[in-house]
Amino acid sequence: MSRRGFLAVSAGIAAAAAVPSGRRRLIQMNGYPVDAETPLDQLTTYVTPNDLFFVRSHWNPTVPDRKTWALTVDGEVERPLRLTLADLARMPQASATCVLQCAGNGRSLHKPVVPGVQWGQGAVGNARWTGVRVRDVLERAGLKPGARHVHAFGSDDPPFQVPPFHRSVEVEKLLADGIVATAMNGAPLPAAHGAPARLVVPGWAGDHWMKWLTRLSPQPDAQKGFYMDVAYRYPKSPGAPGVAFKPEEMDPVTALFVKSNITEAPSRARVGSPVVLRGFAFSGAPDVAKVEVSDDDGERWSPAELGREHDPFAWRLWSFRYTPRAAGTATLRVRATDSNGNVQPRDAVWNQSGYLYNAWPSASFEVRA
Ligand SMILES: Nc1nc2c(c(=O)[nH]1)N[C@H]1C(S)=C(S)[C@@H](COP(=O)(O)O)O[C@H]1N2
Ligand SMILES: [Mo]
Repeated sequence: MSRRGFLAVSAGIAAAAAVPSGRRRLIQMNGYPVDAETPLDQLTTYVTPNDLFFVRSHWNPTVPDRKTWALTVDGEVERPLRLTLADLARMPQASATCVLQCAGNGRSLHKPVVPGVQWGQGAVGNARWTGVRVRDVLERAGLKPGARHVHAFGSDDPPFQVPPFHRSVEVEKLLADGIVATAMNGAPLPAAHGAPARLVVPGWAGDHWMKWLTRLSPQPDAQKGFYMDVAYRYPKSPGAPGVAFKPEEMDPVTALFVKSNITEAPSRARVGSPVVLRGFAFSGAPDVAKVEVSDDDGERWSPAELGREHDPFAWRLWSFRYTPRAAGTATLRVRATDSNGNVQPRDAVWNQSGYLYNAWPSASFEVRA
């Protein structure tokens, strides 16, 4: 991305942060108000700074007023609750450092092309999210046994005939890992990222991470509507690229797929002189087991070195020292393996929505004698 393009994106994020709060608002008339990704060459740190973190919003946010905001908890609970920010602050605080990736990250790389935001590879980041465990909130409300899906509601509202971005997440996942986050990397949650509180669902795609959260409602059944029944579904098994899957051939997108990316590669090299390749790798499994590099199109693989920092569902930085042995064009391919034994595939599964692209990344450069 050019410097100019990057500045434009920064301005977009600043504009998102400046949106009016409370009831004062404009009505947006089409989709995608601020969708901004991070250039891959800036995703080089274990924790992604808030001002560089990608933004994906379906509509103009109506950012709730911190003073009047409260989280409503109703549905299949013994004691419906209304929790203000002060109430949340008095509850035990929990943090998770983990990856947030949009399900559509990498969409532009699918062939044939699919409609939707044409994300490159930067709709992903790793942050430290702090707030209250969903488990603690639901225990306080007294979860009834019939509750299977937690319906989540945000305050953003779409144009007149457009369905709202309302979702639900399986109760077990939220009880295990979910956080109602009020802070991101030690700062209050920024407006663009869902202030004053959002759902954090470690290991699961971004569409589950409800921003501008206003209500959690455990229910026997999953939420219905466009964003549950049509969008965010992924083929049960691969098909022919370009042939759309039928709804019954797809499952909801949940856990992320194992994936590595290259953030730093040489533009040229010399025979016998080492160069360094760097990147990050993550998965919907809690840990990354290994990252490997191949210079012969995946025939043989050598292990990359993994960075020291790691947390469940966080990304792992990696680096690889490569010494070219012959002149010509070198192409290095990378693949990650997660703690469940899932291996990043050579090709991603084409699907009509372009979700969860995770093919091997590669870097090519000229090697001189
Ligand atoms: N209320 C609300 N929550 C939302 C969205 C939205 O449009 N509205 N977009 C979702 C999607 S698709 C993604 S990928 C993440 C992006 O979070 P970020 O903007 O903090 O990176 O937020 C999710 N939560
Ligand atoms: Mo997303």
